[in-house]
Amino acid sequence: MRSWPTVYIPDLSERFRLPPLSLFDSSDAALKVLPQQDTYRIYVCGITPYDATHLGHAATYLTFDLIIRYLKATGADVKFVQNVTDIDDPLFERADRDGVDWKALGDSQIDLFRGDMSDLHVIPPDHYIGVAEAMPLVIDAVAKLDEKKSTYLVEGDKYFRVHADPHFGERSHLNESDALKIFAERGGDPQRDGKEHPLDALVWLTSKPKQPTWPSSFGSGRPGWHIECSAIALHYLQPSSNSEFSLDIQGGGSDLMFPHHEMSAAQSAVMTGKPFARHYVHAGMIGLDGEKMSKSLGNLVFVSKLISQGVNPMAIRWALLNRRYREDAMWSGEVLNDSMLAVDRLQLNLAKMEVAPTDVVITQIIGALSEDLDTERALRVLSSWMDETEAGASGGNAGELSRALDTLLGIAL
Ligand code: 5CA
Ligand code: ZN
Repeated sequence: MRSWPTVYIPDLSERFRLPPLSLFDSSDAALKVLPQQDTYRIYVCGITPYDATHLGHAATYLTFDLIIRYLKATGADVKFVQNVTDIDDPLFERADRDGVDWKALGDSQIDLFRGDMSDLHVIPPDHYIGVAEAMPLVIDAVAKLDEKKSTYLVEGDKYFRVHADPHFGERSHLNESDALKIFAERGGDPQRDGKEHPLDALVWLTSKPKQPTWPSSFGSGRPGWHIECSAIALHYLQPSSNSEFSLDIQGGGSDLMFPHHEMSAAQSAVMTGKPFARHYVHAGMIGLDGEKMSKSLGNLVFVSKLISQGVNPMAIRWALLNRRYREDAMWSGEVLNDSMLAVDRLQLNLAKMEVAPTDVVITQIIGALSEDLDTERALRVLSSWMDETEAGASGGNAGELSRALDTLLGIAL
């Protein structure tokens, strides 16, 4: 599937050294330093294309954009893959409800998403892959699970035995009753008769009336949700045989920690015999008026709508950066207004001939990012620089700061 246009990233002056990046790993529940490598392989779960792009999506993709920017600035090569869940129940249900073709609905939302990501200067994935186009890979992955004897049938639907992975559950740290509850809330079917274990996950659904189906050696049907991410990540990130993990980073919002990332990691581990990701990184949820912003609640604020109302996309970026990425946060008109003012102020200060010293600002921003992406601190450093500049301090290089903000924070004014 077409990605969105490449984003220009200015080089950072060699005078600035980047310390290794430490990131919180939800699987180990600890802050961990990413080992220094020439290449990093990153998989970030993409949208299910209806009701895109709300600010929660934007916040999550921005988090991974910062990681990619940082790693690239260290001189490393980053291989970045993202999927599109263009075949799934919620999409069919929405298309049905609105009397539109599910494919047309998906295509229009993916287009909107690409435009929003471009406007927000989010670096595009090297491979942007829809499930429909990846069907042969997904079918191969299911066949591999069959070969490993980790599947069984219930009325023609194929399930993955989660305990085929001896480490199942270790990444999400849930007790069984919480796991069951969350599984049911997020598309799972713990109650279904005939399942060997209530948490076993659907990998292939047999053909149903009025739903698209694909032929396969194990019967016509369509894939379950989690298998698409195992299949696409393993194929497009092609781990070398001597790498300890299939990927460096598996990412998404914290709502994907369980069951989605647990399931896709367990399936991958059974297929490859090695752990899926070295690092599991999860962004906090963005809410509105005290509730998580979600399609099902319908309390969404759309990026495209704000931009069409004349909001500078960089003000949206600022607003989403002005928080700790792992924490849940609330969006409000006030957050947006403050960010619009901050970005206007930044623009004015960066245009000045005389500005406060900038080397120290860039160094401190790098330091803040290196510590689990402390963007809130980075923006505080920037605000202090604006205070000093407005108070008449001099000796800085506005052009260099401007480029560094673009390189590291994706703020391009
Ligand atoms: N297609 C699947 C992943 S394979 C999916 O979760 N799609 S989604 O459209 O529901 O979400 C896309 C991404 O945005 C996911 O990483 C999800 O965790 C994240 N996300 C969804 N809602 C929010 C929110 N309110 N705040 C932050 N991130 C969110
Ligand atoms: Zn996914």
